[in-house]
Amino acid sequence: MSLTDKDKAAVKALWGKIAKSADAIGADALGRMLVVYPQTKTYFSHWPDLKPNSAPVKAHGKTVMGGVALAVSKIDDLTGGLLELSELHAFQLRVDPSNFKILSHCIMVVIANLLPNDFTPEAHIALDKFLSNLSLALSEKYR
Ligand code: HNI
Repeated sequence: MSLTDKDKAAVKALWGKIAKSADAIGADALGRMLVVYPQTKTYFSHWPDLKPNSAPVKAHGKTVMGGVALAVSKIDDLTGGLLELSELHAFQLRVDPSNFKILSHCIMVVIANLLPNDFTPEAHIALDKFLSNLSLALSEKYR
């Protein structure tokens, strides 16, 4: 489902509130993904420590949210804006695209937890659609 102008505005408004906490959100979301969906650990077996709050989890949480920030800035053309990242995940990292949905879910849980008052049903819909479209854009190069 494509993002309406209203969705885009809601995502940008929410991002304005969470951008300063992006590193912590990414670390928490990634740490949860690895605990709650342990099958995702296979992609990170080269890290010395996969536990929540470990140095690599924190560092990569920051990296992932850098990708989300890029997506917010390319919200009008997610497919084009994320083409390089899609190529990387498809051909080099060989991440099964079903995992994008899993991480998206974890990011939403963390944001809802952090900002319960801002996570209105409207913000929830917009963020859900945005992350679905982001995941679809990351999956583009798998075809
Ligand atoms: Ni992902 C590297 C963004 C989902 C596994 N990932 C990156 C990088 C960015 C990024 C940015 C660094 C690129 C570079 O080095 O140029 N990843 C994102 C985003 C999402 C996502 C925005 C979805 C919201 N990645 C996932 C998922 C998995 C995943 C769901 C696996 C479960 N990503 C990786 C791995 C790397 C990676 C593995 C390389 C990490 C490393 O340091 O080895």
